[in-house]
Amino acid sequence: MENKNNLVWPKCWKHSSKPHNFCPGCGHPILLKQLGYVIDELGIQSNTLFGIDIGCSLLAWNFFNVDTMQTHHGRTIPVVTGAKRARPNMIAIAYLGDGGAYAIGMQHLISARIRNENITVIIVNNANYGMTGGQEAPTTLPGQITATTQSGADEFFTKGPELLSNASELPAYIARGSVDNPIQLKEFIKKAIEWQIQGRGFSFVEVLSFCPTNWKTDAKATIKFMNKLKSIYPVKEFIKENK
Ligand SMILES: Cc1ncc(C[n+]2csc(CCOP(=O)(O)OP(=O)(O)O)c2C)c(N)n1
Ligand code: SF4
Repeated sequence: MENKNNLVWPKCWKHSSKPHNFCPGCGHPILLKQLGYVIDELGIQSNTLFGIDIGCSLLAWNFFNVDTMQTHHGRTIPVVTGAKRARPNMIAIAYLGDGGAYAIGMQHLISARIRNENITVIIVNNANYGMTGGQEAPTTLPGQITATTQSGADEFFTKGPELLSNASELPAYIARGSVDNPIQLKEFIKKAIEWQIQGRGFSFVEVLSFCPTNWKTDAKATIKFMNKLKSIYPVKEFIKENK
């Protein structure tokens, strides 16, 4: 299907759900579009479970014509893990925010990596708790002003892909992409899901994503802040292969 700008929508998108509920300028829909292309290209629409967390990720509940479930903050990973163990031929994707995944959900994330669960986890890193009004998240940058760090955040922050890469010696596909490079992002997501299809175990993509509403940025300042994020969180693959 083509829209008036001649952009082709992913076939697995549910067109009746548009317009969507994300804020103008949000990065989530850019990412979801790439995920949609990957689902189309791999032909896995009828066999995918899309698990979404609490946070802005849940606004994706009606995006795709795929089986979708939503659960509590950070619990999406164990829930899709259970489904995958029960139905190993299914493609299990967990989609969470950085707040849900790296704070309350961190133990689930690390366990999935250590236990080499054959699932794909996608984390949206927008450097704040988006849905609840822009509070500090584990990914908030040093000095960043948020709703709960009015004098600037402290110096501590979480690098998910680096952490997961070192959490186990087992092979895994781990990458960090960004919504300002959707072509590369699609490649990373595709490799992660192919890893799962091949039964190779845990795969993970962190995605640096725009949140202009809580960053309180216009278009130009949004790109500037994204560049700052990329200087702290390098966009790259951290693939662990068998030795
Ligand atoms: C167990 C639990 N704790 C806290 C909340 C409140 N809550 C809902 S959304 C949210 C923020 C989510 O932020 P993040 O995971 O970074 O996702 P984003 O909205 O930025 O995409 C919080 C704290 C909740 N719903 N459940
Ligand atoms: S609050 Fe941020 S992450 Fe959530 S929909 Fe709005 S721009 Fe997107």
